[in-house]
Amino acid sequence: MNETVLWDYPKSSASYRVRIALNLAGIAYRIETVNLLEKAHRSAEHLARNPQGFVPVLDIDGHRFTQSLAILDYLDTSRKLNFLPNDPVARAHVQAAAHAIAVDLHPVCNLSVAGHATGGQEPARTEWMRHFIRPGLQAFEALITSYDQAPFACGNAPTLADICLIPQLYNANRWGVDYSDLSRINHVEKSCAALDAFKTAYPAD
Ligand SMILES: N[C@@H](CCC(=O)N[C@@H](CS)C(=O)NCC(=O)O)C(=O)O
Repeated sequence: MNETVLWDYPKSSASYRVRIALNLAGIAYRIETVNLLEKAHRSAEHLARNPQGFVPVLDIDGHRFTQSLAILDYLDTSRKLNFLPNDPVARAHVQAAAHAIAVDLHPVCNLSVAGHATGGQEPARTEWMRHFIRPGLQAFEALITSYDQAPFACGNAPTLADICLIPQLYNANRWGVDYSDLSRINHVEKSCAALDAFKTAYPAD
């Protein structure tokens, strides 16, 4: 049996997504920390794992995978986790909410992008993060309003949308973004916080 190894950085939201998914799948895994602040992701050793120089990287079932959404898809389809509904319409809606965060919001707030755009200087870097994160969360809130009072973003169980949202909320708090007025998001956050899979994935200090 191959050991499952996650190349991870605690505060990386893409890594956090994969930790949640592995926990939801009940898969035991070992974490190898790639320290982004020490630029370990730019080392030859890590570039050999992922030519993009990003975390996460996941070794599982004798394969090595990069890109958190591809990893989540692999876990979902190989373990039948129902991260996406079968109904094509509901499926497209869940993907749209998840991608609003993972495909549109997250990349502009990546360390290297924000650092390049602001010279890594404060307060410019914090302003950059706030400029993008709050509107991104407002859009997510609007995208999930049709699910009304459902405990999770798109229904009665966590989906890809929740797996992408919760790490982004961690980032929002980190950069001082107020989302207390976004009631659906706050409701979903509480539902996820009650689940061990989400709790144990929370970034360790
Ligand atoms: N699309 C990639 C993005 C991965 C990504 O941006 N990882 C960040 C941490 S959340 C990273 O490694 N950043 C290093 C850098 O920006 O240099 C995924 O979803 O896996």
